[in-house]
Amino acid sequence: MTIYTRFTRIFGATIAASALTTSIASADSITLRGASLFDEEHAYTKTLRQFEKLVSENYDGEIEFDLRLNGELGDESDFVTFLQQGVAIDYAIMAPSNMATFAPSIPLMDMPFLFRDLAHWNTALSSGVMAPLEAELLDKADIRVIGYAGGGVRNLASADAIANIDDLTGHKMRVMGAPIQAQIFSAIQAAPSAIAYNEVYNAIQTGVIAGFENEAASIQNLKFYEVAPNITLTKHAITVRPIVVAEKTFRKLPEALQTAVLEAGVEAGAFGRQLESSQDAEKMQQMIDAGQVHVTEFAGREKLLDMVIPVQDAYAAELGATDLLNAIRAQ
Ligand code: MAV
Repeated sequence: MTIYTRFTRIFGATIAASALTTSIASADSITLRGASLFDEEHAYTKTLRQFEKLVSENYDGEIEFDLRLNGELGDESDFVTFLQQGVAIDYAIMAPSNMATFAPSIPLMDMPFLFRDLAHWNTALSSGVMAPLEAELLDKADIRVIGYAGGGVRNLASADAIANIDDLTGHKMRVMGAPIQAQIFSAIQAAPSAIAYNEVYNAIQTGVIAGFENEAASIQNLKFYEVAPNITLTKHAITVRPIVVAEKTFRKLPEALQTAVLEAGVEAGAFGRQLESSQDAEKMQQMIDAGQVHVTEFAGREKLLDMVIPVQDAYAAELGATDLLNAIRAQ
């Protein structure tokens, strides 16, 4: 979609493309377009709905939201391009590891085995410790973090059961696009490849890969259990999912709306974290009860930690982010 169509869509066909060069503060009504990979039932969509509600409540002007669901606008690797260019999408929830192309250090915040437990994850996300990564994203990608959602625990999901390191060795699995994801899964002996999220189902079904890793809410929502019904409790990540806005859009908003967006982002993020983390076990149980998944403990999870820590350290050192990594670990 061109910038022209994007902006005429926002303001109606009567507004010419030249409106782009002026501030949109003068527009009577503003429509912001959001994107979610999921339907109304998923915590991401509920979080974005909460964001919209809070902005509407806190802003006196006319504001409308056009939230596109079910991956209508692509998957997160498409979202990040649109957000960076300031076209087609104004707000979304994104995995940092799907934003690596534009800001190489942002995936540090969602690399596997970063958080010890939910308490550590919660403290880190409310501490402001991620600020340098947010600054890099804003600077390099023109994408602004306004809050943190997430809270699902990521586990392996595969066509055949995986119980231990022997089963994991050489296991062909999909990982998110950031190189650190492949490095970490290689370190624990798997054979990872980066595949677009919307191709994962077919890739497992056709045997191109044997599995992937994901959280319960998304496995359930997108019915991944149909092709990958074996869940192995590696509990390797608690998701960090920033709510982001396109800075090119944000800059053009009236100041009062900018304030409302920033406040709503923080609050909606807290709402989303609470929702997704509290539903995680419940969603897994629903899939177990429905006979959709079979869950296995992973024997020797502590050994995985020993294997990945040097990889995390090397990645942070390469980015010049050793102090930051230590600060996150120390939360
Ligand atoms: C899950 O659906 C979510 O965590 C989403 O934010 C990610 O993009 C996706 O997994 C993925 O693995 O790419």
